[in-house]
Amino acid sequence: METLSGVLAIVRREFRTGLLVFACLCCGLAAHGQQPLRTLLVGVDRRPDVSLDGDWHYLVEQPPFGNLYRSDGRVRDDGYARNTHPNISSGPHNAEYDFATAPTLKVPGDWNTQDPTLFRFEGVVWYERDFDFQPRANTRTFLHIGAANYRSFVWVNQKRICEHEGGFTPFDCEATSALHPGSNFVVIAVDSTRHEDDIPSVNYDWFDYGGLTRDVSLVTVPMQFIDDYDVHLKREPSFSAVDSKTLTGYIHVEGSGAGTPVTLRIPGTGVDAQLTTDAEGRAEFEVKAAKLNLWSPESPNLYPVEVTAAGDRITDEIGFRDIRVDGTRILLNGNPIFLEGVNAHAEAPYRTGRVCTDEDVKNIFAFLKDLHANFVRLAHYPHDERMERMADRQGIMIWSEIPLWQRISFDKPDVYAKASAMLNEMIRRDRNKASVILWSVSNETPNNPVRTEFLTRLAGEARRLDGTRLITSALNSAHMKDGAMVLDDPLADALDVVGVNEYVGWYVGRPEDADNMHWVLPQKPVIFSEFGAEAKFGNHGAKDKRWTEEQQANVLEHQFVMLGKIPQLRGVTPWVLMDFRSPGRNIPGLQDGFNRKGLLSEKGEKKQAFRLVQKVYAEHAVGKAD
Ligand code: GCB
Repeated sequence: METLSGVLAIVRREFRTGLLVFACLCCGLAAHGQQPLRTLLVGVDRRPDVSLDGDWHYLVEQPPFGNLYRSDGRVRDDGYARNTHPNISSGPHNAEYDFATAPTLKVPGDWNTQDPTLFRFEGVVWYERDFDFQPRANTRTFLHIGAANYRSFVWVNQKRICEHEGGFTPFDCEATSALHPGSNFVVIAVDSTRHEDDIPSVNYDWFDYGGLTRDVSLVTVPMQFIDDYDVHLKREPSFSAVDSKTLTGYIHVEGSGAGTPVTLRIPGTGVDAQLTTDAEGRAEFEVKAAKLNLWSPESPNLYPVEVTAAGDRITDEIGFRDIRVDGTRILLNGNPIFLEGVNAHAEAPYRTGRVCTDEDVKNIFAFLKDLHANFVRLAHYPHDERMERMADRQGIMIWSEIPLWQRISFDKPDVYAKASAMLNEMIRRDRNKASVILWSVSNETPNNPVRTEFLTRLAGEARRLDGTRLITSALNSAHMKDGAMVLDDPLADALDVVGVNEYVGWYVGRPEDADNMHWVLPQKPVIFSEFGAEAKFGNHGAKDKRWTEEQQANVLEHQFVMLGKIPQLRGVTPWVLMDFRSPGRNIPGLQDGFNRKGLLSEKGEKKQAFRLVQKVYAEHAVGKAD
């Protein structure tokens, strides 16, 4: 019952422009059993919904997960999905499970930090929840899942309504025909098992938090409804502040053909436009605002954007700004900018676990503001949508990335299809967020022709999906040549902004080696997207003693000397804001299961490195916008 409008709309558009790439991708998706992009209700957090957050009963399955997969790998509908109850005191033997008497987990939330027996568990957890529902005539109801890591299978009242692959992007399952008046139930099996051909693949340096890690809700909409929209400042060949008043984009009405009236109102700008959908349910527009205050970190102006169509209505909060590259400069609203930032994993401050609450996001932004950061690289996957909302309001610019980390199966078409689906889902969710300035297609991939072709194609797809932002990737392929560090990775040709990761002073050489290190880099804006060292908070000693706060600060100090000499440097994001769990980090007493390159401990304690970076940013001591 999934609606394929999103994917079909894109395919039609691509056909119109003669680009068949995405259509081929869809064939690939079907042929390999990979689920194509679902109707993703854009701006779902701006709609009234029935929240299904809260306590869900759960059952744990161990390999071979016989209630979920048949021996041939197909999904079973006759296992735990049925949610039957055992005959305990009488009747024939029927079932050996019972959600009704099972313990509960909080949703949203990973299972690892809620049940100590599940701390290291990677496998299948079954979730169940009862809910009351009264269907309304002439409406459709979707089960919206903000993210579930990694594979999900969803049944409502025993009817399988969808599957999804990918741990960090939202999906919507149409539940309309499965729902009935009164008491209903939903069962979701989430499988966090790692596989070679997943994205990420089997190895990665963060914790595999499993489960329904983001909000779950039921969203009821009219038969025809606004599923997608894109409202942005028109990108002219060159930016002019006085002329920057034209807004353009589209509104898509799912279930509609040609001729559906759509209104677009943006109070405070004078925009009040009457539009009409085309045969594909799409109303493209170009409107002139009488007045428009652009979004920037100094003035994060957001406007209420009201869209109405076919009895459906949504009001989003959107900022308008122009981001572009000019030679080796990055221009925001025509002004050169320098990105003073930091990397952040979605590790919840103080409590650990995956970020999923308003409180978590508030805590992270308090750290960013304290650091005087104007930028954050959300590593290494799309984070909770609350992060972008907060960044929009607080004026922090964002690098957003799909979880394509180091080695994945670049040679397989179905893996390309997965990467493409994740990219589509990420862009669709956040294209109306002014804070997002960079889409990253990957992190630290091996420099070889197969990967370069894969990622060049993906970068092209990102650019076609969203021509208003900059495309990047974090590269770690620089090498020593004739006494200089040379980055001659051909993937840089496909990027607008080049990310460089390096760990001089920690994995490579001594901290002071950085001082005279000369870099030969592409003539594009460059962000040093990772550098740093590990230190355990409270561990003090000489600055050349590993694992001390002094040594970590010393590494960064020498890094800043080196970075200050790179002419095309337009941003820095030390690795990483906070210590984060990673199962491969096992030095007792120092790491204890955490990557300790945080400027802060996982409890929010400031290491010396935090104060150093804070000072550098407060004084704008490193890097130039021009
Ligand atoms: C990297 C990776 C990042 C790791 C980091 C480290 O290069 O991009 O995911 O966590 O190094 O600490 O080794």
